[in-house]
Amino acid sequence: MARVFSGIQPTGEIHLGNYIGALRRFVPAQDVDDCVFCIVDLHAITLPQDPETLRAKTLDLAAIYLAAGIDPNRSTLFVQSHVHEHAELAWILNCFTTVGELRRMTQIKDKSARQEDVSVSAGLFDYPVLMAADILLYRTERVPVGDDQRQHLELTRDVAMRFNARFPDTFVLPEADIPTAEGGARIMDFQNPEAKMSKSADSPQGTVKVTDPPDVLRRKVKSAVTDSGREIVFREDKPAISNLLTVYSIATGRSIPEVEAEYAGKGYGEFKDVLADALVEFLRPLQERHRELLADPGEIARLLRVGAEKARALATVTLAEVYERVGFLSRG
Ligand code: ATP
Ligand code: LTN
Repeated sequence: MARVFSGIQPTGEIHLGNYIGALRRFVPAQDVDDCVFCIVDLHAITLPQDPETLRAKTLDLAAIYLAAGIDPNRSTLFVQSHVHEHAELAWILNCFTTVGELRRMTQIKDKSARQEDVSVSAGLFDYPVLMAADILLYRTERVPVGDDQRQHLELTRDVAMRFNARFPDTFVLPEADIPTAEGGARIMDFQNPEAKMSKSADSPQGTVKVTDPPDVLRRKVKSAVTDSGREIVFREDKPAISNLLTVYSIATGRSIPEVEAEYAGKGYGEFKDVLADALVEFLRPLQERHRELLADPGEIARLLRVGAEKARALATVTLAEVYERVGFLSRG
């Protein structure tokens, strides 16, 4: 069994990009691998958060994970701040990462471009190092993520290799597990097919939440931007319809060529109708379980406590080894 690790931030609402690019793929991994899934609240505060909202979102994200099919008996599901080893290892790794490397991270540039330079927190800048700590603490072999995380995974490997060059065989080098474009590596905003669907973008109509009720899902599909022309094909010069085709293919489990063949000569309107129906059905089971789970927040909190204990048992071993190698005096 390979160790699998991934994390999602408890900010905003989980959208179709998060579900297709990441969360949905965590579920079958549980059958073959030893999986650790995290709600990364330390990452969430790199941008300002309202404390009560953050607390509520953390519990809600746990319910989404469970509703999507994460089984707490087979996998470890926990909240990042419950396992203090994450912050501790991040500090050590900070001393093995250069400012130059962090400056090259494009996601930071995108996020900080929306703010004045003086108000970008050091935490936002340092975000990828905390992510490296998350992954390396668990001796992770495979990290299922969307395409936007590719650069962060490369940094994680670079930092691990640098540490290992100094202190051999400390960290396992993780592999990014990113789907193909047709497999949903990068789901685009329904209103702006040039931008990835994102929790932090201000595009309420273009961001399809996994908890959107059927009427809202239908409306967002109907109002989705389309390309010029009327062909239903997956092609680089047709980013909008390619995106909708990807979503339809994943929601129905049918291949893109099969769907292209079926809708050849038909119009966008007709395709959007079937896409809306498919999306409602695709999300229905998750939405039903999510509602049931939220009825008992005490049980969710209990599962997270158990998860944190399981995670800590793994994390302490790695951190102790790292502390010993860098030369910290043993506690006793
Ligand atoms: P933000 O856009 O505010 O940074 P986010 O929507 O990327 O947030 P995260 O919690 O950072 O959400 O990401 C959780 C997982 O979802 C990651 O594995 C990420 O790669 C994946 N993901 C996010 N957006 C998309 C997308 N549009 N298409 C495919 N995967 C995505
Ligand atoms: N940076 C990721 C969230 C994240 C993550 C991780 C993903 C934090 N730690 C470890 C995979 C493994 C994001 O913004 N999507």
